[in-house]
Amino acid sequence: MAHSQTLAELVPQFISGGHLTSIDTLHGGLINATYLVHLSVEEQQQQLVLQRVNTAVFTKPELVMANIEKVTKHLRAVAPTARNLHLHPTIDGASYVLDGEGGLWRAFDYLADCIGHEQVSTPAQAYQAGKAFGQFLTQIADLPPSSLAETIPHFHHTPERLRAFDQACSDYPDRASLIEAELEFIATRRSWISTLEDLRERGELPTRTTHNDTKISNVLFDTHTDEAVCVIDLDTVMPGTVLYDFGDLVRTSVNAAKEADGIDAVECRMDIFESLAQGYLESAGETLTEVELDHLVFSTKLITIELALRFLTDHLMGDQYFRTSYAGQNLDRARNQLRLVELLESHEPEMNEIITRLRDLHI
Ligand code: GN1
Ligand code: MG
Repeated sequence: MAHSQTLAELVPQFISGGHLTSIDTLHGGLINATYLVHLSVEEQQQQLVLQRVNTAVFTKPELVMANIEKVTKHLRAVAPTARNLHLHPTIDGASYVLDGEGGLWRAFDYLADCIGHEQVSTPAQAYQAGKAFGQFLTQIADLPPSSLAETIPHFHHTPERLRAFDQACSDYPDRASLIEAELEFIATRRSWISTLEDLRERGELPTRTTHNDTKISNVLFDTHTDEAVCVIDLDTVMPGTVLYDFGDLVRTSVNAAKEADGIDAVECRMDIFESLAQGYLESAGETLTEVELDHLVFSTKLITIELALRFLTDHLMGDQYFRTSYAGQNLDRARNQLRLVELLESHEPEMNEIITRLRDLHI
């Protein structure tokens, strides 16, 4: 295993007298490396989640850690009894350890009896996920966005993502000539790419403390009840708009296919959308402004095309950013997302009806 030696050396730095006994690799997303470490301390078994932060992506990881410390402390104060993500400090009281190769490691307490889902399988799960992210928004609402660092500038800024894509097309014309259909698809949608950023610039869309990576796998569910326990992956919590958060949750939940599956498997499931929106609006509806509510449906296709642009850009640039397991995987991911954009567009009237109905009920 890639980091087994390092993990063995790290364990006693986080748990006094701890000895590594075994390691499980956790499905930890496309950026960081995440391990569930089993260890023994004076014959007692313990578990700890150890994570190596990708410092090529998070170039100022100490700011990421400062943000996470603030957010977890805030959540502990707001909901003291909740099972939430807790940073596990080192025995010296630090929140991370540097490994000498530029790697930054941190530990989280292991949350027992929890499971993450890469995909939603039932409307009940979707409701739970919507509720969890809605609650997160309201719990974090009084932590001022200005108190958090913007750890990846322009992280969700779709016009910037389009600009980076255009740049990659001109830098790698040979590769770009192989994605003509995708280029055409994007060309016909340029007119609405800057909608949210225009609203932000005009001061019509509030800047809030937001999660910014609300994919469904960032909700932990109770293994016995299948109720949402908490939201994880706080790396990108920073100032942002709630619309990317709602949109990203929809993007990753309604799709019947996984992110890199072939386009025939892509489906836009309306029963999942309805339950998810219900859970979200029940817990966060009253917090949202009219402009935010009016753009919930729009945000779903915007964040989906943003992801397509990011995957395509990385494909053109030779897969430098997102972890891939085969050549062309980022192109597969992008095609999957573009197909989803198409389906979201065709379901727009139905999604608008659902949101109108839910607004009447919950706001
Ligand atoms: C990355 O690594 P992970 O899965 O938490 C990415 C998100 C994307 C996601 C797509 C810092 O998240 O923005 O939506 O992949 N995170 C970063 O699966 O770029
Ligand atoms: Mg993430």
